[in-house]
Amino acid sequence: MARRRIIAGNWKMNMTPSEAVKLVAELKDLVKNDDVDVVYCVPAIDIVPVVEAVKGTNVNVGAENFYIEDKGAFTGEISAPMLVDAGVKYVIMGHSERRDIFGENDILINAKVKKAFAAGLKPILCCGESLALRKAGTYKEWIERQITWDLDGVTADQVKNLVIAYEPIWAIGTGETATADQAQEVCGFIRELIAKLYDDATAQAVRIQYGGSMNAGNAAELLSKPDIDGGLIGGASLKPDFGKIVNA
Ligand code: 3PY
Repeated sequence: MARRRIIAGNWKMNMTPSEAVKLVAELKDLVKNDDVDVVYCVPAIDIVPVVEAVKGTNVNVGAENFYIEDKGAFTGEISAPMLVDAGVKYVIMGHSERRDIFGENDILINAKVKKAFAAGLKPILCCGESLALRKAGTYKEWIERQITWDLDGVTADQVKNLVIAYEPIWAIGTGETATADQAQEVCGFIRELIAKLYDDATAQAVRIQYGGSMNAGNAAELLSKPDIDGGLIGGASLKPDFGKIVNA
């Protein structure tokens, strides 16, 4: 089954609203590609101007985070209905920076996956192991545990619309990238796991990205692997290089 490629930028805590609008204009022609889903996951404050700036282009807007309640006394948070109303289509969850810095656990991430689907957002669910787990050789067990918890109670039809991003923590913001073979090994393992948890059709439909220092130099090789359907891109999504990755 041919899965549509998805290249998403994770801007993290970068770009003021005016810088964001300038970046969208700079990337506009570089990211044109009708065969790929292109997504900018942007800081909350940039969502409204970026949705406006991408109008009429092939780019979709994603959020980097949200909270699981619709509204109420949750100071500082934004909800799924707010994102939908603003024109957001995708939302990242389970990124290692949110797990490690903000203490988000798999129970909350599981609730976020369900809430995102219920609200009409497509989750980009991140998973990945630390350097210690990679060295210990227990990284597959770790990833199996993360995904099994995060998808508890999520239906096969929902998983068919899910994006899973494999992001080894040791390759995030370090300039270090998993080799294409290392990335393929885990992305293939994730697809087998989805087949085990659901069925073959679901495993063939779910899109799996590699994330972790993907850049213009290594994207083509990573994307040539059979189980890597796209990338979740950090630093390189803030530069013209992002266009090269979209077209790699
Ligand atoms: C990175 O490439 O650094 C990322 O964390 C992408 O999400």
